[in-house]
Order: sequence, then structure tokens, then C-alpha cells
Amino acid sequence: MTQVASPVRLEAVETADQPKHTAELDMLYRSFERQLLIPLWTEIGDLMPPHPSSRALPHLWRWSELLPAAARAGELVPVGRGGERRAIALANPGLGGRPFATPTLWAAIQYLNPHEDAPVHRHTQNAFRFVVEGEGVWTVVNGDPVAMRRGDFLPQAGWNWHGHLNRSDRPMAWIDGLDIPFQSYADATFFEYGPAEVETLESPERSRSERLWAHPGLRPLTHLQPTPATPLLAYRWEYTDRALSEQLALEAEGEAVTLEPGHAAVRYVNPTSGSDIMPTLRTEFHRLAPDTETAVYKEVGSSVFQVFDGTGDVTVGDITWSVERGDLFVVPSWQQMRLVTEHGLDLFRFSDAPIFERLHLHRSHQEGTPS
Ligand code: 1HN
Repeated sequence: MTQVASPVRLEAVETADQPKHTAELDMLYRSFERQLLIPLWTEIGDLMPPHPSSRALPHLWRWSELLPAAARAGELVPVGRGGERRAIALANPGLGGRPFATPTLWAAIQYLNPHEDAPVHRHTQNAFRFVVEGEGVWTVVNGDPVAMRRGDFLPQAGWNWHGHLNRSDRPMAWIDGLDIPFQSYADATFFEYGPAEVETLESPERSRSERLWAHPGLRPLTHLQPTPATPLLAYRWEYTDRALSEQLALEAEGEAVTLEPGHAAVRYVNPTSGSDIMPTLRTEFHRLAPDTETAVYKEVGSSVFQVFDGTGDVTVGDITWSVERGDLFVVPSWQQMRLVTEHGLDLFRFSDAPIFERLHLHRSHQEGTPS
């Protein structure tokens, strides 16, 4: 048998049904350590908690601190082949110094200087961009240039070639979300380099993907089969904004169309199936009207939120933060969350919910409702 140092140290536990701590028991435990064996009776509390108890912690990153840090990286660190992206990841303080926002989700701020390119590559990880401010960058997906502007959501499913280029005279920052931690634990990751230069002759207003797919309720007869990820590469702010304001307007006219009073919400979906935009990622936009308080809610799986506009107080677990534009916060699995706003609050959200739903592990609970 290969001898490797055991990272564990087994300790006798003396509860009613456990053996007394004797020299013989100690020898047995030392031999378990040498053989890399761990008895269940010393671990059960950790492995089988009565409900999810995430190592990830609720945490807030302020845009007012993230953006200057990214801009400084823009002065000091070039972007190119090898490093691939000037992306700076949110590292949850409960996850041991890994660049993981939650056990399944990666979130980063990415920054591109004027006339810079981020080289072409592809990976199995599902990704998206969301833009909280600025414009001028095109993300080029399989040769299709897609303009990025404030409020746009740009999904980018695994194994598609992609690079970014800033065609403007100003720097631009945005956030990236990916399922990197999930695919890393699952040993499912592949990666390939493409050209170092992002090739595109045009910078069109509308991508080919939008010209084919961005017509609500209409589907090309040549594309009737459902695809696992959305073929639409940009969900524009103008539509998201209108969908949310119309929900609130209909509510004001007496229709029960909002999630709860004053809380409008939409999910970004794959137009070929009506399901989430990618197999592992769920993305939504939430709008709270002024003077709205949400219910206290929790679910299995983790989320990252970015404040798009407005201000409010966010409670996650037992921490409350006052938030403003661009701030990012993490909601770990089965931690309660609640939002309160006086002047109105717009929030972008992404989560790993499709993974748990597909595996029949998803549960949610709203305070005041039966469990
Ligand atoms: C990536 O390709 C992007 O394309 C962003 O912008 C973040 C993090 C790890 C690996 C690949 C992008 C990434 C990434």
C-alpha cells in the first residue's frame, strides 16, 4: 500500500454509545490514520447536519473598492495569452482562500483598457457577463461580436470560442459569473486556446444571435429543437427594464403578477426551452418598488447578487448591510435573506439552482409559510 501522511487526527469521543478512551482504542485510531481510514462515528455530525450548513459565509464586496482595485490592475498588469483575462475573483472568507464566491460559483470583476483585447479561448465552464456601468467592449462569441452596455446580460455557454475587445477610448469593467468551483470539484473541466487576437471586422449594433433570436414569442422554423444552453447572446436592458416596470404597473392596476407586494422579478430563459439560460446557472433580475420589504426567504444552493441601482438594506443570515450601486454580496445555501428599501432597489442575481433542481435536491422556505 502507498504510504502517505494522513492529514487527519482521530480523537476518541466519549458519548453514551462510544467506547472509553483506552490505550487499545488509541492504537486502533493510530492504525486507521496510517491506513487512511476514517470511521463514520467520529464524523457523522459534520457529514450529516440536520440542514445545509455552508462553509461559505455571507459577505459583501463594495463596488467603490472593487472598481479602483481593478483600475489599478489595469495600470500594472497587462492582459494577454497565458493570464487570458484581467479578472479579479471574489474569494469567500469561508472557503479557505480559493477564488470561489460560493462552493459552486465564481464571480469576478473584469477590466479592459481602451483598445485592449482579451484573447480567444474556450472552456467547459458556463459563463456570463453582466454590465453595471459603461460600454465600449464587444464580446466576440464564435466570431459573432456582441456589444456590452449597462444593464445587459450576456450569457456565454461552455465550449464556445470567445474573446473580448475594447473598441472605445475608455476603460470598461463588468462582472463575470461562472460555474468554475462546481466543475473544478467535479473534475469535469476542459480548456483550449484560440487565436491571441480577437478577429472581427465589424462592431455591429446587433449581433447575429440577436437578429435570429431576439423576437419575443417567435422562433425560426429551422431551429425547433431545444438546445441545452440559450442561443441568444445578449438580453438587453431595455427589455428587462420594461418587463419589470410593467409588472409593477400591472400590480398597481390590481393584477397579482408580482412575486410579493412591490417585488417584481424576471428570470432570463433559454428561448428554445423556457428553462434556465445554462445547465448549471440561473440568472434573474429583481426590482423592489420604494418602501418595500421582502419576506424572509431561504433555499438550497447559493446565490451572488449585484446591486444595479437604488439603495437598501440587505440581511443575509444575521448580518445586515446598506448597499448601493455595484455592490456584490453572497447568500450561502440555506441562509435566510431579506431585502428592505425606502427609495427602490434593482438587483441582478445568479445562482446554482438548476443543479439542485435537476438532482431533486432543491428546497426553499419562506418565513410564515408551512415548511
Ligand atoms: C474567462 O474566460 C473569462 O472569458 C472570465 O471573460 C473569467 C475565469 C476563469 C477562467 C476563464 C472571460 C474567467 C475565464
